[in-house]
Amino acid sequence: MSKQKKVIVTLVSILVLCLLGFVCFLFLLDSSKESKEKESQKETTTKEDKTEKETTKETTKEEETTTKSQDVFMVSYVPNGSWEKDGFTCTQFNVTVYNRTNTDAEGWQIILTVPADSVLEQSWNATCEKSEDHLTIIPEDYNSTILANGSVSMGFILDTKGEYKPENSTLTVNGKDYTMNGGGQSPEEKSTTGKEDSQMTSANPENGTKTPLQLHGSLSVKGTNLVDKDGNPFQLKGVSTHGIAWFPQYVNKDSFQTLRDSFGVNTIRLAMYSNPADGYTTNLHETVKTGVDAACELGMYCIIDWHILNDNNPNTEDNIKRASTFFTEMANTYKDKENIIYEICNEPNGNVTWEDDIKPYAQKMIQTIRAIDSDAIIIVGTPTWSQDVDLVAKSPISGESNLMYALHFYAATHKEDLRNKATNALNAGLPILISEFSICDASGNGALDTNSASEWFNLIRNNKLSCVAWNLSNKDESSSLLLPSCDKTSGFTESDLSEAAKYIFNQYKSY
Ligand code: IDC
Repeated sequence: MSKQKKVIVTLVSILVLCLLGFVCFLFLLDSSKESKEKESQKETTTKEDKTEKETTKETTKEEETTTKSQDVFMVSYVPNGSWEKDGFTCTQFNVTVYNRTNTDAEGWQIILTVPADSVLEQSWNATCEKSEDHLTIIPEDYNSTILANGSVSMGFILDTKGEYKPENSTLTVNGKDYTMNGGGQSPEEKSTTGKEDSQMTSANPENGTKTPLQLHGSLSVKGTNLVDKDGNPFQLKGVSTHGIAWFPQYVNKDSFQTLRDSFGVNTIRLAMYSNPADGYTTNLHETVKTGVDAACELGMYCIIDWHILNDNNPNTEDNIKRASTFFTEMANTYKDKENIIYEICNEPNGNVTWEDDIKPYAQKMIQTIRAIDSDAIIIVGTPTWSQDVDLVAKSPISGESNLMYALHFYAATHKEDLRNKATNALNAGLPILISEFSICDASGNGALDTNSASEWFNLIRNNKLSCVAWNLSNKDESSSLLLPSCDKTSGFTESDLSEAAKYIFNQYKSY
């Protein structure tokens, strides 16, 4: 081979080798890239995995917390006023049992430790039995199931020597015992206590977003009961004004709103004394309308009361004329409202009988109102200051619906006898409504009788009766709901209330 050829062969070989090397380099480069990518992919996957795992972990944690906070039953005991009697402190407790699980709890029972020398005065919405140092609380049929995430309530009044706080109790649900301490909260759930307490001490169960009228709508009479739009028994928890000629300053929206939101009142009664000698003039119709309009705006029920009293007999020519004018005007103004109740003669009295006076008057007035407002509830007064409901039960007005008959009591004067009249009337099928009461004597003054009052409230609770407390004023008499020292005309707080008001509003909160 010539020298020249040798050089060419060598050069070509070098070139081929270089090419080979380059290809190898490219290949290596590519595979390292691939492995890097793979690695990084792996890393990402691991990271993702990790995050996923962490998320799962968090979810589990969350579930755990959720389960923990939901797997709980709680009992709260909220004191709702107390008073002194015969060396005892009588305290009313409202008890709520909460089911924080997602399943209904069938059946519950509480055993609460109480002082051995305490006395159980009364209980409602559950059967309560005291034995030595404990109280056993067993629900009624209708509240023995606590719906998932729901609650049930009951109440009792316990008389103790000195102050008492319910602290130790055992709640049995679904056959399992839960020990409650420290005021009845579940030990695991102390953190929610603050929130729950503020919810539970809320004075008016209806002070959420809905008004009494939105919740219960148009009322009617079914059997002896007042029922709401769904046909469920409904109880008016009312406050009556004093005579609006004397105390017009309380006829305002803010004052009614305070009663609704702070004291559980769902009804206002406007007392229009019908006797010109007691200040009646047609000018006062405007004051009545101010009150009705306020009640309408607040979604409260409103009783327009033609307050026969010192004028004894509603069936006189003069009264029939005035009452017809009054109710014609009111019915025309409010015929489209669902919250208006007409009370046509507060308290007939004196030499006035059902058959000859009250019944014929009532028939005329019912006709007058029905011609304009065909279905509103009408309350008919009864003989002897609206007490003789048993007599009326023997001869009620026929052919009319949505009628109720007035029963009035003043607890220190009216006791067993009048309660028996009420029971007899109810047994005879007469729908009765306590459109006026107080817990002092019939003069509207004198000492309060809480023993008699508590019997009356048993009757009210047991028969789902409506009642309206006399009177919204600061007049210096014991039936006034405000203390004489209170000069507010709205925004009343607990410290502005008379003893009668405190007792009555506590009762209202108990059912
Ligand atoms: C009373 C008032 C009192 C007023 C008097 C006027 O409390 O301030 O001076 O009327 O007659 C009723 C009546 C109701 C009475 C009340 C208390 O419906 O008007 O108010 N009472 O006596 N029936 C039984 C008691």
